[in-house]
Amino acid sequence: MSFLSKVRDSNPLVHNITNIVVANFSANGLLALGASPFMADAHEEVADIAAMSGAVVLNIGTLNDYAIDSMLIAGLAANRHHVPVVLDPVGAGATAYRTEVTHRLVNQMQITALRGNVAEVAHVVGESWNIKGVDAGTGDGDVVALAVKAALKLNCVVIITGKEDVITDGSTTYVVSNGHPVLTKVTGTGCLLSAVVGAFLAASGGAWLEAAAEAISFYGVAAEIAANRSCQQGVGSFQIEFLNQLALVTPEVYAERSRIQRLEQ
Ligand code: ATP
Ligand code: TZP
Ligand code: MG
Ligand code: MG
Repeated sequence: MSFLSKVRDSNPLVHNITNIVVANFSANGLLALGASPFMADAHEEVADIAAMSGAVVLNIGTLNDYAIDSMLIAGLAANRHHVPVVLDPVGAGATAYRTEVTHRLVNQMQITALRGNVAEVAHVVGESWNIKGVDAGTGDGDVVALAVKAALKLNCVVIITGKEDVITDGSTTYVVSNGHPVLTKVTGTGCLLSAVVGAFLAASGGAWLEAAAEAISFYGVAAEIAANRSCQQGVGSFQIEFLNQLALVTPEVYAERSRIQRLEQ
């Protein structure tokens, strides 16, 4: 059975501590996919919610000290209860505060999957890369080498997204070439993707790398179909059609269109 079917069958609870820009989009995207979103950051309850969830997704997009403490409490509770943790280090490298916070998060808890653009991932592991705000800057380094280095350093799955996506645990690496450039014209498509990775990890039975690769490819397939169906209308219509396709893409359609390549070591 595909991980996509497992997500839809198991309707996993996904605990999100996320930014104010994308909370609604992320919750609707998870619902469309077949997962059950729970957005909560109160210190009094995040440990309880993390413990009962299938995955915890931490996103520093509009960070502040209160939310960082929420993430630390939730992440440590998730670690104690063997619940996978996804970190989206939005804007790491753009300010010293963001970079320092990501270092604190990865040092104080075990992350299961790190998902970001190339510049963000580079800064989480102390490498330099050009970054502009929350969007990836330019740069021409070796993205696969960076992903592998980050995965080995953090002992987790690393997902670097862009035109092509790299997914690695440090020993096995996949490159996914699904997706559509219009995804870069809708804010929060990276953040929702991190939440979708959380849903797939929750349904993976511990096959983190394979579930993450399928999540990334599935998301790209949904975007391709949505872009095709809304190309006469524009990005507003794409956003809605994308939510539709997160619900409508079947495992069969996904299997036909999926483009995942396993790299030789
Ligand atoms: P950024 O802030 O740099 O836009 P992000 O966190 O929004 O980063 P992206 O790297 O844009 O995340 O990834 C979100 C989704 O968009 C992924 O599915 C990725 O494959 C897809 N994507 C990004 N750029 C392109 C592109 N040029 N062509 C096709 N798909 C893309
Ligand atoms: N500002 C702070 S968080 C955020 C913006 C615009 C959303 C970023 O979303 P994404 O998914 O990284 O494009
Ligand atoms: Mg983006
Ligand atoms: Mg992002």
